[in-house]
Amino acid sequence: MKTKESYHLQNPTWCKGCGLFGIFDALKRAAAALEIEPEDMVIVTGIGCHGRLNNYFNAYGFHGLHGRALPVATGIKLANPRLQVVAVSGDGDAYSIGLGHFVHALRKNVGLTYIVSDNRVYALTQGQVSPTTEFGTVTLSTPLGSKDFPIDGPSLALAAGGTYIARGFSGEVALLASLIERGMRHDGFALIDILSPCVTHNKVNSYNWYRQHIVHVEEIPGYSPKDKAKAWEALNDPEKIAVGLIYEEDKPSFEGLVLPDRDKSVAALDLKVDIARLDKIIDTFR
Ligand SMILES: Cc1ncc(C[n+]2csc(CCOP(=O)(O)OP(=O)(O)O)c2C)c(N)n1
Ligand code: SF4
Repeated sequence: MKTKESYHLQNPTWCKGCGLFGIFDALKRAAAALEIEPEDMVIVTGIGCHGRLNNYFNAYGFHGLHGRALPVATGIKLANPRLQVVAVSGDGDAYSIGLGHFVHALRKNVGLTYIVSDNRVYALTQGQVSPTTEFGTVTLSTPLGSKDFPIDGPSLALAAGGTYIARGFSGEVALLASLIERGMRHDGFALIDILSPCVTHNKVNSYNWYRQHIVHVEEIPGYSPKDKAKAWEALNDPEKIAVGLIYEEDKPSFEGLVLPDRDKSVAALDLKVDIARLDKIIDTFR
């Protein structure tokens, strides 16, 4: 039987109190609940404080380039669809430099679990403004207050055709673990955006601040994660940040559509190159 300790490889070196500890714990709990063998799981990370997570987790890991976790994870999933592929990004990694990959992975419905540690700041580089930083916030790069209006990952995901959209909070690990576990079971792309305090560089969005600002969607009368209009309404509440399983729908996954056999790798595809045909095409340019 697996426990969360089965996936604990090293003690993290994040700052004391960092929200990433809650994410690490929740991911270990989700993997244990699903009894995943460490060799059947891959964690792909971007660059940022979140990017160290794969070093601490007992599974395969790939520490990629900034904003490029999703294309790497997509390649791994297609090469071996039997693997449980989890990509981990920060809000900068996912919603700034990686935004194009985010939207296209969503619309393709690639079978990945995407964990976004949203601390509303570029943390590793010492606290610059990020795409989710609130308007007016003073950061290292916005000494006069940010003049940019923030974007919201789950709202973007809903607009881009996301089939599993959840938001968790690092301060509520049990709920977060269940959202990640359900996302890992989902056949298709699963976004778990996580409100995750950076206790060092973001003194505004603290654990207490989030506790005062979140609403759990299951407490909204008549809420259904199958109802897109209700999801949109919850995400656009100007007073409260919706947390929980926001939206879920069934749609064929990308690998289910392109691979002839999901129990085999992409090598099962007949991808032989027809050299004569290639030569003919090249000849037209000579
Ligand atoms: C192509 C590229 N541009 C910029 C950087 C510098 N850089 C490293 S991490 C980072 C932002 C980190 O913020 P986020 O993705 O939110 O992760 P966090 O540190 O908050 O977990 C930046 C801009 C880089 N490594 N590569
Ligand atoms: S700088 Fe912020 S995000 Fe990075 S480890 Fe410290 S508290 Fe966590």
